[in-house]
Amino acid sequence: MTNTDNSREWAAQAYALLKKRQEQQKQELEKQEQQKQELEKQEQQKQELEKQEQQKQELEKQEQQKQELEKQEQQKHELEKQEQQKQELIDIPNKENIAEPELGEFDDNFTWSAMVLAAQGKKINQISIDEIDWLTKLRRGLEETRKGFVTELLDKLGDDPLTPESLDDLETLLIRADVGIDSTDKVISSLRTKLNEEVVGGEAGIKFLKKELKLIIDKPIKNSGTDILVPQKGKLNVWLLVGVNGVGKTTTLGKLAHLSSKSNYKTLIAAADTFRAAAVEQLKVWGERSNVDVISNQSKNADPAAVVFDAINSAKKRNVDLLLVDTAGRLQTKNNLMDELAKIKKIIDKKVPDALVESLLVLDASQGQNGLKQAKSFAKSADLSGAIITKLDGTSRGGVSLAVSEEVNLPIRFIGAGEGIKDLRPFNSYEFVEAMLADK
Ligand SMILES: Nc1nc2c(ncn2[C@@H]2O[C@H](COP(=O)(O)OP(=O)(O)OP(=O)(O)O)[C@@H](O)[C@H]2O)c(=O)[nH]1
Ligand SMILES: [Mg+2]
Repeated sequence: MTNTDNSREWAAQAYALLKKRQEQQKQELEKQEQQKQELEKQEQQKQELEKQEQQKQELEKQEQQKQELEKQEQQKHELEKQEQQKQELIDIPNKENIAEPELGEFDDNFTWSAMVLAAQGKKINQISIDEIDWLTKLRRGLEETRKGFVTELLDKLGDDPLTPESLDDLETLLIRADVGIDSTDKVISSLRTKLNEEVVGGEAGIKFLKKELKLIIDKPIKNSGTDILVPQKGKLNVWLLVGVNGVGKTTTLGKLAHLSSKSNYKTLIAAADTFRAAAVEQLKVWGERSNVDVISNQSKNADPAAVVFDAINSAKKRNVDLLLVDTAGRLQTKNNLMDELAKIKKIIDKKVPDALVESLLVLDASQGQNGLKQAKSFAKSADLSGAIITKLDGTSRGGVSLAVSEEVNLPIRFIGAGEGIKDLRPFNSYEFVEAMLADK
């Protein structure tokens, strides 16, 4: 019994042991299974992380490529800009000859120029090649204006005395040369009065016509009290060049800088056209040619009045006689051009109340009546003191100078007849009328 009991107990113990072992094994297996799952999970997470890492790298690569592309795009823009600036600089005529020009042939041009000088009281030993050269240019420049005007006029007048009919023809010709209705009326009615009093021959008619035209041009000059505009010593003279885009402000300023420094005035340029990126470079080229410093502010959208502010400070420090200010023909914003000019003037008035300020309207003669319209609207609001007529070379509308004098009442101060540094001179009404009506 005992044995049996023993064996039962033993068996029970064994069972319990086996069960426990089985239980343990099961647990062990479950544990392993869990661990396996854990591992698998970790493996998955690892893969997930690797994938994310890869994606991140991919994104970074794309970002880099994007930046690279943007950089390339920027470089392209930069190159295009440089190319444009280069082009604009090339557009400035480079074939300058600042030295004294060569004496040309003893031809009709020379004779005519010398006679024009002599008629103004010049002595033989006072005449320079420069003056002959300029008058030749002026006469040549006004050739187109003369054609279909003087040539036709001379044909019509011939050597016969003037008649009321020939006056009608003259009226048409003057209007066609852009002389303007007011000036034409004035000239024709004086001629008519003269004709009522006496017989006027062809040649005398031309002489009278020249005199009348000169009177019209001279009137605003006389009214201004200054025959020839020159900087006054001992004061700061500030000349603002204003006008719509493309008329020749910057080129004219370059030529003025040359004239001024050559005449021993201490000169400085203010680059207050902050609209065109290349405007400053264009001015610097002119500055180098005439040996005149240029004050500028290269930052984008710089304030023109601030540039003038800086330039005045420099001008005071350096004892400058003439400060030439280039202004924009257009603005970035819808701001009124006139408001901008008024702001510039205010700065000048505030900083140098005793400065002699000239606001010179630059007009492109080739624009004829259109240019005259611009002149009128500028004159209304910009407080102008004079005009500079450019591009008289190769236009048939040189007569517009008369309309500027008569209708806008502005003294013409300088005229430009070419793109070169020497192709600008103080205005001389006698020479101008002689060149316009030269009979060949
Ligand atoms: N033939 C001829 N061309 C001229 C004369 N003056 C200026 N030009 C030309 O006219 C063009 C415009 O001249 P700019 O001086 O740049 O004109 P701007 O008024 O400063 O123009 P913006 O600054 O754009 O308003 C240039 O190609 C000049 O060379 C002239 O007297 N005769
Ligand atoms: Mg300009």
